[in-house]
Amino acid sequence: MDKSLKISLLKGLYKIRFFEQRAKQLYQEGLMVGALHPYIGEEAIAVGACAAVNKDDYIFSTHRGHGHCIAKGADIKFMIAELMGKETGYCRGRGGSMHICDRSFGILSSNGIVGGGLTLAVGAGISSIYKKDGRVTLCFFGDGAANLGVFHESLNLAGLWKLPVIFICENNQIAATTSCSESIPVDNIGDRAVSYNISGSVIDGNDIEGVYFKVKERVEAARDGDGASLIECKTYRQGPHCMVISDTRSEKKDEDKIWESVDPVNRYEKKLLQEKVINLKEIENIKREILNILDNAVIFAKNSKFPDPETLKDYVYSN
Ligand SMILES: Cc1ncc(C[n+]2csc(CCOP(=O)(O)OP(=O)(O)O)c2C)c(N)n1
Repeated sequence: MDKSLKISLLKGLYKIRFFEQRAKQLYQEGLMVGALHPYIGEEAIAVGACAAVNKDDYIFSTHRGHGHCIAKGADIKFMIAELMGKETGYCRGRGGSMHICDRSFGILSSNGIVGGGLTLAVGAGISSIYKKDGRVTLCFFGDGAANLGVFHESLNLAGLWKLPVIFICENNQIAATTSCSESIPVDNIGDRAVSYNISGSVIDGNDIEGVYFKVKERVEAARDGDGASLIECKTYRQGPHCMVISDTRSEKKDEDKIWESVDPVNRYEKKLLQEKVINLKEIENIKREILNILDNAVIFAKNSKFPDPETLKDYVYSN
């Protein structure tokens, strides 16, 4: 992997980490409209996976989707505006944190419905086969979503029709307050791929280069007509499920300690320092630049208007 890609991956990690920290702050200040599900701890999956596709490839994101949008190229200022319910946001303030999308970067939807992106990704895959456009779709979802009927239906069709869709399961060990050990009878969700005759992998989701290379391999295979894949990325949600539901399990503190040592941002920063790809001064400059972009985004969003209540029904589907 060349030096510029490594630095760009590290920048992506910082961007998402700082964005999420700022979003939490805005939520606590009462400036955010709606729910917030932070992605802190899982950043390597979004950044590694999105670096392995083209700008016009599609992604489907989740309720915990800021990281996917940022990694796919969304503009932070329109995202912050959306979080604050402003007219200048990606969904003109009508979608909020869980529904950010923008076709110009291939973000076809984020989805507040758990597993809601799975069937849509199958639809995108069918369209690519039909139009022969050579695009590949990445579909992100959690371990909880992997226990829904829609997971089976989607992977079944994707396997049958050899669709160019990469299903990326972000196994952060827990669905809201239900841990995998209480809800899943197998050790690896990735092993379920065998049921659909598609490629299945189980990887370390906190190893950004590992994510990049695995997704790249499966994306290239999909473009060559090899069909769908399931990649399970093992990771850990460092904070609460969302800003109103905390995780009160007694074992959480011990788990936090174990996963702290493989925090994807610190881990990659350390790796690039050791490899002498970057130095501390350069890291400091990158961080300052990103924090500056965030400061300006917050100013932009604060200065933007809320939608006019008269236009409530514009841009939404209603009867
Ligand atoms: C169909 C549906 N059921 C329940 C919920 C409430 N809910 C929101 S997030 C969540 C947990 C999802 O867990 P997982 O898929 O593992 O994703 P994670 O939150 O861990 O990223 C639940 C149950 C929902 N939004 N949609």
